[in-house]
Amino acid sequence: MTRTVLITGASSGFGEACAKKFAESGDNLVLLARRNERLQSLAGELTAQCRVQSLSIDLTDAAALEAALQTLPDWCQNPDILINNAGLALGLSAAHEADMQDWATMINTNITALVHMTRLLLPGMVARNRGHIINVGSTAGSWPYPGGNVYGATKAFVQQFSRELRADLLGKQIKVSNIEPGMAETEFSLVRFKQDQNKADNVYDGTQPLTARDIADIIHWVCSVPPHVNINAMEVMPLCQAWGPLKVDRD
Ligand code: NDP
Ligand code: 8X3
Repeated sequence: MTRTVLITGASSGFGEACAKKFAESGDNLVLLARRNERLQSLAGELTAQCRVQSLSIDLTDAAALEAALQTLPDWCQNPDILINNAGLALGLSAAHEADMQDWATMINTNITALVHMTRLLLPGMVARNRGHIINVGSTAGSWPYPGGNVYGATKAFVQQFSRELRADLLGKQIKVSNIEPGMAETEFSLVRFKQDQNKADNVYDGTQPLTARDIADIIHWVCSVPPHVNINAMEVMPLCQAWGPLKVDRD
């Protein structure tokens, strides 16, 4: 059965890879992000495989989001799958030195916009008694690291919000899954380091990180398990990544 999949943050990285993956299985796509040219180009590439609608929008603009969703064609109005993927990290400074505006942008995007999008689409899913919400969390939501501060905390919110949604939706045919990737090479580090390509490249230097396609394949599979199965969470790291010991400050 053809599904309609709404993907936030479809202009690069995981979101773009998910669009390509779901297009391969003939699902219809609604693609959201700010960079319109990227969305148009991706939509042009995928229209031979499926129906595609793109929507250039800043998801942190709540009023604009509500208005824009209403302008979408009828076939886009009832997504079967919502992939809450749009998000970002900004900076890697210690908490006492971090930029407050960066913190606000991460909270507004990774938490507030994700919650808003979910709240907008959930009533329709409940009315149809059908749906799947995929949240893109992070290993940073479980495992702290220096400079992760607010970014990690936003992903901890996404982890708990995903569980809370499951609790509210018990008894309905609506799934919720939190996908928690570790290090993956996308535009993530370029954004975190404010377009400093050298700093971004150093993150992945000498490693074999996850690819966007790895995560898209996993999300597609999570959306393809039998109706009675819900993948609550999936933590995924590249083989070259693991935990370190707890640190101790000594005299
Ligand atoms: P990218 O930077 O490649 O993609 C981020 C996407 O989010 C872009 O399409 C961007 O589109 C969109 N986006 C950001 N802010 C907004 C906004 N205000 N309104 C609309 N769209 C927005 O990074 P990833 O693909 O890696 O990131 C996707 C998700 O995965 C994020 O939630 C990230 O936190 C998470 N993640 C990433 C990991 C990694 O190592 N790469 C690991 C774990 C989780 P545009 O700029 O065009 O608006
Ligand atoms: C992205 C992974 O470790 O850079 O969420 O926070 S990490």
